[in-house]
Amino acid sequence: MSNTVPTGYAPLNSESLPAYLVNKLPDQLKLGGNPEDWKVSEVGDGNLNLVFIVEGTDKTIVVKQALPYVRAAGESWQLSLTRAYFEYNVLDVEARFAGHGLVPEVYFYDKNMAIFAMEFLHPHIILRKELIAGNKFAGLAEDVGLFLAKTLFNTSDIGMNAEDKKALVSMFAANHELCKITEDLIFTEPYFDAERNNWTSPQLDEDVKRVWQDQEMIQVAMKYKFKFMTEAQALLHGDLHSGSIMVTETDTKVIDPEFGFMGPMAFDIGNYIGNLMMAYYSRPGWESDEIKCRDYQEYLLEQVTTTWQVFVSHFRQLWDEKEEGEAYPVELYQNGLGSEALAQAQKAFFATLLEDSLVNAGLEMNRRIIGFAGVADFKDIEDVELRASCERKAMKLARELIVNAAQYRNIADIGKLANTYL
Ligand code: SR1
Ligand code: MG
Repeated sequence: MSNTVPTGYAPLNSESLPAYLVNKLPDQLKLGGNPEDWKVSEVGDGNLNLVFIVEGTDKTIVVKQALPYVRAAGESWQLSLTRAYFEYNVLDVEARFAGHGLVPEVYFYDKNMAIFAMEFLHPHIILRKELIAGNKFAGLAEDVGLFLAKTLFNTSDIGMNAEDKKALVSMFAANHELCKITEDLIFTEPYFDAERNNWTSPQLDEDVKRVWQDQEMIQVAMKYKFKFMTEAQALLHGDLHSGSIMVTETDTKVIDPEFGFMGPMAFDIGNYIGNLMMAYYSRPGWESDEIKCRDYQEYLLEQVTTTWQVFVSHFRQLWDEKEEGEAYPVELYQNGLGSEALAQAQKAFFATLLEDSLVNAGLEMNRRIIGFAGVADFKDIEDVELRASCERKAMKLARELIVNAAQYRNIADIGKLANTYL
């Protein structure tokens, strides 16, 4: 994989896309009507890619194309087109284990054009927008917990045979450019005066300077950077924030896994928890009625608790029933030491995973407040003083999670802790 743009690659636009698609769409996928009459709109609002909605008379699809640079930064920040290849392949593996109930269907992938077409999710809305709007979703925690359990268990050495698992490690090791973005933006830059950092200034200037001097917190951040770089436990989504999930009242889909690689399970879990906690602290910026604000914050804490509990319960069940996977082998546990020993091994496993997830949640919160890529939950709060006060409270929780995660043995403790910083 290299940074070079393949011959034949050209970024498409709303005018050129229909003619390109005519020759590419699989025969069974008919949009209906004449290509020149298809309605095409570019709707990408993420940091990296072009995203088009293409609407024919019978069917609508989504087309996603990588650019040879970071869209949010411009051409000065070059980035390999291979991310489309990794995203396509992560979606494929995720769909194999979590199913198309939780992962969108992909119709085709074109390596030279760094493009793929997939299911149009309708009437789904990005979860982050729904959290900002204060909407609740009955099945969300069950769906995200299940997605995490199925993808992480089945691609780990506990659930997958060693040969297949090592093949995933080898394949996704080549997604190093996207990993480097995470290594820089999450684990390193928030902890020094990096050029790309972008916090609410001057309101948070002193708070941010305190972070740069906080040796205790920085040492933990560096420990977890090393874990991120070296612990190839399972295939991660790699960017599991509330902008990577689309929801309706009854459906949840996890999208955008271009940062996917074989890494520590706690990274995905912590990323999601961190984003729920940012929704929690940003709430006063979106809801002035105190009772409604508290009610929604309680809902967000329930989401944290239930997502974790659902994850653990499904992961444990998959583990109890497993037939392959050389870690914690069936020969030793199911057929040997017995269920008590297995339960003991699982208890220790989940305790470590919870601690690591809480640290990662704190690191995700810090980077969204201090670093390059902020989140709308905070950034779109117009009253800058109110925004800074929300962010400051979030930074307090982030620090506690990073430095003292081991003290919180039960996910329900996080709700109590979060409330103390309000
Ligand atoms: C340059 S990319 C910045 C951020 O956007 C993505 O969604 C990831 O979260 C990444 O860290
Ligand atoms: Mg994304």
